[in-house]
Amino acid sequence: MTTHTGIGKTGQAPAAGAATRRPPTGKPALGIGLIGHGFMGAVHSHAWRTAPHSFELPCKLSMNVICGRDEERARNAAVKLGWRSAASGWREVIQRADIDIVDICAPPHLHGEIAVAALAAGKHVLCEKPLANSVGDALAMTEAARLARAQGIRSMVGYNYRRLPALALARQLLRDGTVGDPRRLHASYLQDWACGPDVAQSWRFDPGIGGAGALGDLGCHLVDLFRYLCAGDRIQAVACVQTAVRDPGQQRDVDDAAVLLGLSASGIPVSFDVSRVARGYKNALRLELDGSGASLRFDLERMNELQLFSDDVGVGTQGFRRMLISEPGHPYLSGWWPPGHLLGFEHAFVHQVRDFVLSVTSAADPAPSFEDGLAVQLVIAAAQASWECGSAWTQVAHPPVASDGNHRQEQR
Ligand code: SOE
Repeated sequence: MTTHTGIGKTGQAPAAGAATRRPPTGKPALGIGLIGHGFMGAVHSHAWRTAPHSFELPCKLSMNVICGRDEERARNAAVKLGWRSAASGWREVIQRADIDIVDICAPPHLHGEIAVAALAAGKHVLCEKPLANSVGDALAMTEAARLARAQGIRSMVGYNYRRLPALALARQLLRDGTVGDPRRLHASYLQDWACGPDVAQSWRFDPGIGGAGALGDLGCHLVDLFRYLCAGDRIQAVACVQTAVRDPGQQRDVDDAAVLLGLSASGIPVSFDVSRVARGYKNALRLELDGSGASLRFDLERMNELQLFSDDVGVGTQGFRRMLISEPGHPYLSGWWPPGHLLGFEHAFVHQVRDFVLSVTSAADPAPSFEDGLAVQLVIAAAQASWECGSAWTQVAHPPVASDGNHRQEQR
């Protein structure tokens, strides 16, 4: 494995891979390989295409290969999504000399094997959420990331909602004391795409591929956002109830809806509810966080807004204030349009690429790390265990500590 030193830090390209290939003029280039060309593959492709045009990056991004099992479909995806070539085997991609970053958008049961192999091959890895379907896989990935980090190889999980300007601002307001000490967090993530009978063939209903249903797929975002907003705190115990569609002919093996109650180490009650059979809710991630100084509200279907209640005015005029998060000084907005010209779902992924590339090129550890991804997985596993034991109150396991202490990184 070759040591990557980071372009930004040294002013030189990293020692291995495409970043050493300096085009005749201009910046060095990082070679990208994307595994998977479904919904997430398309969104990530957009992000790789767009990030260098919206943000100042110290390198070019060369979209060298996209990979899918079916050769013809992969070729079509390459043309449509802007990739230079197509491959039908991920092993081929991670061995290619012109690839520096492997971006994993395959279904979650494949994340572990691909990520561990790519890191061992000296590639930086961006892995879609959830990190894995099992704690075992997440542990193996975290260990691989720890070993790779010592060689300058970076890894990150794609919890995209952290990169929404409104939620990045919410975190700033928690950090700068505006919100005060968090006292309650309630979040829901509701969708309705699984109401129809014709969806049951999807891999998302196979626990061996998609993992823990709505809880694993949507609940993981909420756990990650708790960890992001209330940095330094952890959910230490949970209780969970779940349900799955049981209509004749389409009994499902994974949960379609779940409610999770939790208690954080600092004593904050959290409640999450998730569903993909909530008629009328298309992509409704909503969050309420009350603190000792102020309260925040967020709704993904109005993602350019953040609501803030604080009692800095007289009672007669108090109320939640709707803030439009579109000023150049708001997080990530410097890359975009004049105030009021709004962003959409795909922009968080552009920000994710920006942040990951800046980490890789400045030899800094990106967040959320695989350790962060493992921490989310441990909460989901405890919730599953709770449901299997009659919704019993269940402790969330601590991630193991590596001898160098790196498994328990401070979350950022
Ligand atoms: C599922 O419906 C899904 O695509 C999730 O897998 C994503 O994480 C979420 O962002 C949108 O919805």
